[in-house]
Amino acid sequence: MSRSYPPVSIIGAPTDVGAGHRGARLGPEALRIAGIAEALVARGVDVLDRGNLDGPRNPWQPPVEGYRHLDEVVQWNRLVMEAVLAELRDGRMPIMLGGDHCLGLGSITAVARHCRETGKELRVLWLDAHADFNTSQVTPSGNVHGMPVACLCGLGPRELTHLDGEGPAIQPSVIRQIGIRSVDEGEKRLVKQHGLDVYDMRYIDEVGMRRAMEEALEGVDENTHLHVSFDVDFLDPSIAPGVGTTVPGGPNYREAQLVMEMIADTGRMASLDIVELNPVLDSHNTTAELAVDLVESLFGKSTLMRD
Ligand code: EXY
Ligand code: MN
Ligand code: MN
Ligand code: MN
Repeated sequence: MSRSYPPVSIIGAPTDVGAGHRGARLGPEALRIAGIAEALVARGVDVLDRGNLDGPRNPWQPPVEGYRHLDEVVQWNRLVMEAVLAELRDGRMPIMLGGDHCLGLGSITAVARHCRETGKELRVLWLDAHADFNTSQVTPSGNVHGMPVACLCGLGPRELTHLDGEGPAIQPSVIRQIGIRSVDEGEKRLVKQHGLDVYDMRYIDEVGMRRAMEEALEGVDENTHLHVSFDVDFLDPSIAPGVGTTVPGGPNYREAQLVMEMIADTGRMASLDIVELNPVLDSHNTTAELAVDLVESLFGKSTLMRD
Protein backbone atom coordinates (compact mmCIF):
# COMPACT_ATOMS: atom_id res chain seq x y z
CA MET A 1 0.00 0.00 0.00
CA SER A 2 1.52 3.34 -0.92
CA ARG A 3 1.69 5.97 1.74
CA SER A 4 0.01 9.35 1.63
CA TYR A 5 1.93 12.49 2.56
CA PRO A 6 0.91 15.76 4.16
CA PRO A 7 0.80 18.80 1.90
CA VAL A 8 4.21 20.32 1.33
CA SER A 9 5.26 23.95 1.22
CA ILE A 10 8.51 24.86 -0.48
CA ILE A 11 10.28 27.86 1.04
CA GLY A 12 13.33 29.29 -0.74
CA ALA A 13 15.99 30.97 1.40
CA PRO A 14 18.51 32.25 -1.14
CA THR A 15 21.48 33.35 0.89
CA ASP A 16 25.10 32.46 1.53
CA VAL A 17 25.69 34.88 4.44
CA GLY A 18 26.77 31.97 6.65
CA ALA A 19 29.18 30.39 4.17
CA GLY A 20 32.78 30.92 3.09
CA HIS A 21 31.98 30.63 -0.63
CA ARG A 22 29.36 32.58 -2.49
CA GLY A 23 26.85 30.69 -4.61
CA ALA A 24 24.58 28.80 -2.21
CA ARG A 25 22.18 31.72 -2.66
CA LEU A 26 21.39 30.18 -6.05
CA GLY A 27 20.42 26.84 -4.51
CA PRO A 28 16.64 27.32 -4.47
CA GLU A 29 16.48 28.13 -8.18
CA ALA A 30 18.74 25.21 -9.11
CA LEU A 31 16.51 22.83 -7.15
CA ARG A 32 13.42 24.25 -8.82
CA ILE A 33 15.04 23.86 -12.24
CA ALA A 34 15.93 20.27 -11.32
CA GLY A 35 12.20 19.76 -10.82
CA ILE A 36 11.74 19.40 -7.08
CA ALA A 37 8.10 20.48 -7.10
CA GLU A 38 7.19 18.40 -10.16
CA ALA A 39 8.89 15.32 -8.68
CA LEU A 40 6.78 15.57 -5.53
CA VAL A 41 3.59 16.20 -7.49
CA ALA A 42 4.38 13.06 -9.49
CA ARG A 43 4.52 11.19 -6.17
CA GLY A 44 0.99 12.36 -5.40
CA VAL A 45 2.04 15.09 -2.99
CA ASP A 46 0.13 18.36 -2.79
CA VAL A 47 2.86 21.02 -3.27
CA LEU A 48 2.79 24.78 -2.86
CA ASP A 49 5.89 26.74 -3.78
CA ARG A 50 5.83 29.79 -1.53
CA GLY A 51 8.67 31.44 -3.48
CA ASN A 52 11.74 32.95 -1.89
CA LEU A 53 12.23 34.82 1.37
CA ASP A 54 13.76 38.23 0.94
CA GLY A 55 16.57 38.96 3.40
CA PRO A 56 19.69 41.08 3.51
CA ARG A 57 22.35 40.78 0.85
CA ASN A 58 25.70 39.17 1.59
CA PRO A 59 28.07 42.01 2.55
CA TRP A 60 31.08 39.69 2.10
CA GLN A 61 33.02 40.98 5.09
CA PRO A 62 35.63 39.32 7.33
CA PRO A 63 34.58 37.94 10.74
CA VAL A 64 34.04 40.26 13.69
CA GLU A 65 34.69 38.72 17.12
CA GLY A 66 34.49 35.22 15.69
CA TYR A 67 31.37 35.63 13.50
CA ARG A 68 30.97 36.65 9.88
CA HIS A 69 27.82 38.57 9.05
CA LEU A 70 26.15 37.90 12.37
CA ASP A 71 23.43 40.56 11.86
CA GLU A 72 22.54 39.18 8.44
CA VAL A 73 22.58 35.61 9.73
CA VAL A 74 20.15 36.60 12.50
CA GLN A 75 17.83 38.36 10.05
CA TRP A 76 17.74 35.45 7.61
CA ASN A 77 17.13 32.96 10.39
CA ARG A 78 14.24 35.00 11.79
CA LEU A 79 12.63 34.98 8.35
CA VAL A 80 13.13 31.22 8.00
CA MET A 81 11.83 30.55 11.50
CA GLU A 82 8.64 32.54 10.92
CA ALA A 83 8.00 30.98 7.51
CA VAL A 84 8.60 27.41 8.71
CA LEU A 85 6.48 27.86 11.84
CA ALA A 86 3.59 29.28 9.81
CA GLU A 87 3.58 26.20 7.56
CA LEU A 88 3.75 23.77 10.48
CA ARG A 89 0.89 25.52 12.27
CA ASP A 90 -1.07 25.24 9.04
CA GLY A 91 -0.60 21.45 9.04
CA ARG A 92 1.88 21.50 6.16
CA MET A 93 5.34 20.01 5.75
CA PRO A 94 7.91 22.76 5.16
CA ILE A 95 10.78 22.04 2.79
CA MET A 96 13.32 24.80 3.23
CA LEU A 97 15.61 25.22 0.25
CA GLY A 98 18.87 26.92 1.21
CA GLY A 99 20.97 28.70 1.12
CA ASP A 100 23.74 27.74 3.46
CA HIS A 101 23.37 25.58 6.55
CA CYS A 102 23.24 28.47 9.04
CA LEU A 103 19.53 28.44 8.09
CA GLY A 104 19.03 25.11 9.85
CA LEU A 105 18.98 27.18 12.99
CA GLY A 106 15.83 29.07 12.00
CA SER A 107 14.20 26.01 10.58
CA ILE A 108 14.83 23.76 13.59
CA THR A 109 14.01 26.51 16.10
CA ALA A 110 10.57 26.65 14.46
CA VAL A 111 10.20 22.88 14.41
CA ALA A 112 11.20 22.61 18.09
CA ARG A 113 8.64 25.23 19.01
CA HIS A 114 5.95 23.44 17.02
CA CYS A 115 6.82 20.23 18.87
CA ARG A 116 6.44 21.99 22.22
CA GLU A 117 3.06 23.33 21.08
CA THR A 118 1.80 19.94 19.91
CA GLY A 119 3.47 17.57 22.39
CA LYS A 120 5.47 15.79 19.67
CA GLU A 121 8.91 14.34 20.34
CA LEU A 122 11.52 15.88 18.08
CA ARG A 123 14.23 13.84 16.40
CA VAL A 124 16.69 15.65 14.11
CA LEU A 125 18.70 13.76 11.52
CA TRP A 126 21.66 15.93 10.55
CA LEU A 127 23.05 14.54 7.28
CA ASP A 128 26.40 16.26 6.79
CA ALA A 129 30.13 15.87 6.29
CA HIS A 130 30.53 18.35 9.18
CA ALA A 131 29.33 18.47 12.77
CA ASP A 132 28.50 22.21 12.51
CA PHE A 133 29.25 22.50 16.25
CA ASN A 134 31.75 25.35 16.29
CA THR A 135 31.58 28.40 18.50
CA SER A 136 33.17 31.83 18.09
CA GLN A 137 36.02 30.70 20.36
CA VAL A 138 37.00 27.63 18.34
CA THR A 139 35.84 28.33 14.77
CA PRO A 140 38.64 28.28 12.19
CA SER A 141 36.62 30.48 9.81
CA GLY A 142 33.98 32.54 11.61
CA ASN A 143 31.44 31.15 9.13
CA VAL A 144 28.16 30.58 10.92
CA HIS A 145 27.24 27.60 8.71
CA GLY A 146 29.81 25.75 10.85
CA MET A 147 27.89 26.62 14.05
CA PRO A 148 24.11 25.96 13.82
CA VAL A 149 24.02 22.75 15.86
CA ALA A 150 25.96 24.41 18.68
CA CYS A 151 23.62 27.43 18.59
CA LEU A 152 20.53 25.20 18.63
CA CYS A 153 21.93 23.54 21.77
CA GLY A 154 22.57 26.89 23.49
CA LEU A 155 26.22 27.53 22.60
CA GLY A 156 26.54 30.81 20.75
CA PRO A 157 25.37 34.41 20.73
CA ARG A 158 22.06 35.08 22.46
CA GLU A 159 20.46 36.39 19.23
CA LEU A 160 20.89 32.90 17.79
CA THR A 161 20.50 30.67 20.86
CA HIS A 162 17.24 32.47 21.73
CA LEU A 163 16.03 33.11 18.21
CA ASP A 164 12.35 32.73 19.15
CA GLY A 165 12.75 34.63 22.41
CA GLU A 166 12.71 31.42 24.43
CA GLY A 167 15.59 29.23 25.58
CA PRO A 168 17.82 27.08 23.38
CA ALA A 169 15.67 25.17 20.90
CA ILE A 170 16.87 21.65 21.65
CA GLN A 171 18.98 19.35 23.80
CA PRO A 172 21.86 17.52 22.09
CA SER A 173 19.97 14.26 22.76
CA VAL A 174 17.48 14.91 19.93
CA ILE A 175 20.21 14.97 17.27
CA ARG A 176 21.67 12.12 15.25
CA GLN A 177 24.51 13.14 12.94
CA ILE A 178 25.17 10.91 9.95
CA GLY A 179 28.08 10.93 7.48
CA ILE A 180 30.41 13.11 9.54
CA ARG A 181 34.06 13.17 8.43
CA SER A 182 35.37 16.68 9.00
CA VAL A 183 35.38 18.07 12.54
CA ASP A 184 37.78 20.79 13.70
CA GLU A 185 39.96 20.17 16.78
CA GLY A 186 38.18 22.51 19.21
CA GLU A 187 34.84 21.45 17.74
CA LYS A 188 35.67 17.79 18.48
CA ARG A 189 36.11 18.58 22.16
CA LEU A 190 32.72 20.31 22.25
CA VAL A 191 30.99 17.46 20.40
CA LYS A 192 32.30 15.00 22.99
CA GLN A 193 31.59 17.26 25.94
CA HIS A 194 27.96 17.69 24.87
CA GLY A 195 27.49 14.02 24.01
CA LEU A 196 26.28 14.37 20.42
CA ASP A 197 25.23 11.08 18.84
CA VAL A 198 27.53 10.93 15.81
CA TYR A 199 27.48 8.21 13.13
CA ASP A 200 30.70 9.16 11.41
CA MET A 201 32.04 7.63 8.21
CA ARG A 202 34.41 5.36 10.13
CA TYR A 203 31.44 3.88 11.98
CA ILE A 204 29.41 3.60 8.78
CA ASP A 205 32.35 1.84 7.06
CA GLU A 206 32.56 -0.61 9.95
CA VAL A 207 28.92 -1.48 10.57
CA GLY A 208 27.30 -0.45 7.29
CA MET A 209 24.75 2.23 6.54
CA ARG A 210 21.79 0.00 7.31
CA ARG A 211 22.79 -0.61 10.90
CA ALA A 212 23.88 2.99 11.44
CA MET A 213 20.47 4.19 10.27
CA GLU A 214 18.60 1.61 12.34
CA GLU A 215 20.40 2.96 15.39
CA ALA A 216 19.84 6.60 14.43
CA LEU A 217 16.11 5.93 13.97
CA GLU A 218 15.70 3.80 17.09
CA GLY A 219 12.79 4.99 19.21
CA VAL A 220 11.07 6.89 16.39
CA ASP A 221 7.35 6.20 16.80
CA GLU A 222 3.93 7.68 16.01
CA ASN A 223 4.59 10.61 18.36
CA THR A 224 7.86 11.58 16.67
CA HIS A 225 8.33 14.64 14.51
CA LEU A 226 11.30 13.69 12.34
CA HIS A 227 13.22 16.64 10.94
CA VAL A 228 15.81 15.96 8.24
CA SER A 229 18.52 18.57 7.74
CA PHE A 230 20.20 17.50 4.50
CA ASP A 231 23.48 19.27 3.82
CA VAL A 232 24.35 18.26 0.28
CA ASP A 233 28.04 17.97 1.25
CA PHE A 234 26.96 14.83 3.15
CA LEU A 235 27.30 13.06 -0.22
CA ASP A 236 30.61 11.91 -1.64
CA PRO A 237 32.01 14.70 -3.87
CA SER A 238 32.37 12.25 -6.76
CA ILE A 239 28.58 12.21 -7.07
CA ALA A 240 27.87 15.70 -5.65
CA PRO A 241 30.50 18.24 -6.72
CA GLY A 242 28.20 21.25 -6.41
CA VAL A 243 28.97 22.30 -2.83
CA GLY A 244 31.48 24.74 -1.35
CA THR A 245 32.88 22.45 1.32
CA THR A 246 33.48 19.06 -0.29
CA VAL A 247 35.05 16.37 1.90
CA PRO A 248 36.12 13.05 0.33
CA GLY A 249 34.91 9.74 1.67
CA GLY A 250 31.18 10.37 1.92
CA PRO A 251 28.22 8.09 1.23
CA ASN A 252 27.98 6.78 -2.32
CA TYR A 253 24.81 6.81 -4.42
CA ARG A 254 23.25 3.66 -2.99
CA GLU A 255 24.21 4.43 0.59
CA ALA A 256 22.60 7.85 0.27
CA GLN A 257 19.48 6.32 -1.27
CA LEU A 258 19.27 3.81 1.57
CA VAL A 259 19.39 6.63 4.12
CA MET A 260 16.46 8.31 2.40
CA GLU A 261 14.53 5.06 1.94
CA MET A 262 14.87 4.15 5.61
CA ILE A 263 13.68 7.61 6.61
CA ALA A 264 10.71 7.21 4.24
CA ASP A 265 9.90 3.84 5.80
CA THR A 266 9.37 5.48 9.20
CA GLY A 267 6.57 7.63 7.77
CA ARG A 268 7.51 10.29 10.33
CA MET A 269 9.40 12.91 8.35
CA ALA A 270 7.53 16.15 8.98
CA SER A 271 10.03 18.83 7.89
CA LEU A 272 13.11 19.01 5.69
CA ASP A 273 16.02 21.34 4.91
CA ILE A 274 18.07 21.02 1.73
CA VAL A 275 21.11 23.24 2.08
CA GLU A 276 24.59 24.07 0.81
CA LEU A 277 23.92 23.30 -2.85
CA ASN A 278 26.19 25.69 -4.76
CA PRO A 279 25.22 25.78 -8.45
CA VAL A 280 28.30 27.89 -9.29
CA LEU A 281 30.45 24.86 -8.45
CA ASP A 282 28.12 22.29 -10.00
CA SER A 283 28.34 20.68 -13.38
CA HIS A 284 25.18 20.82 -15.53
CA ASN A 285 22.99 20.94 -12.38
CA THR A 286 23.81 17.27 -11.67
CA THR A 287 24.12 17.81 -7.93
CA ALA A 288 20.72 19.50 -7.85
CA GLU A 289 19.25 16.64 -9.87
CA LEU A 290 20.76 14.12 -7.47
CA ALA A 291 19.30 16.03 -4.52
CA VAL A 292 15.86 15.85 -6.16
CA ASP A 293 16.34 12.13 -6.84
CA LEU A 294 17.08 11.64 -3.13
CA VAL A 295 14.06 13.71 -2.13
CA GLU A 296 11.92 11.40 -4.25
CA SER A 297 13.23 8.53 -2.14
CA LEU A 298 12.40 10.46 1.02
CA PHE A 299 8.86 10.45 -0.32
CA GLY A 300 8.83 6.73 -0.90
CA LYS A 301 9.84 6.37 -4.54
CA SER A 302 12.34 3.56 -4.13
CA THR A 303 10.14 1.56 -1.81
CA LEU A 304 7.79 0.87 -4.73
CA MET A 305 8.78 -2.79 -4.93
CA ARG A 306 7.97 -3.25 -1.26
CA ASP A 307 4.47 -1.77 -1.33
N1 EXY B 1 34.15 23.26 10.20
C1 EXY B 1 34.44 24.26 9.20
C2 EXY B 1 34.14 25.66 9.73
O1 EXY B 1 33.50 25.77 10.77
O2 EXY B 1 34.56 26.61 9.08
C3 EXY B 1 33.65 23.99 7.93
C4 EXY B 1 32.19 24.12 8.15
C5 EXY B 1 31.41 23.82 6.89
C6 EXY B 1 29.99 23.80 7.28
C7 EXY B 1 29.24 23.19 6.24
C8 EXY B 1 28.30 23.25 5.51
O3 EXY B 1 28.27 22.19 6.62
MN1 MN C 1 2.25 19.34 13.05
MN1 MN D 1 26.25 21.62 7.38
MN1 MN E 1 28.61 20.34 5.63
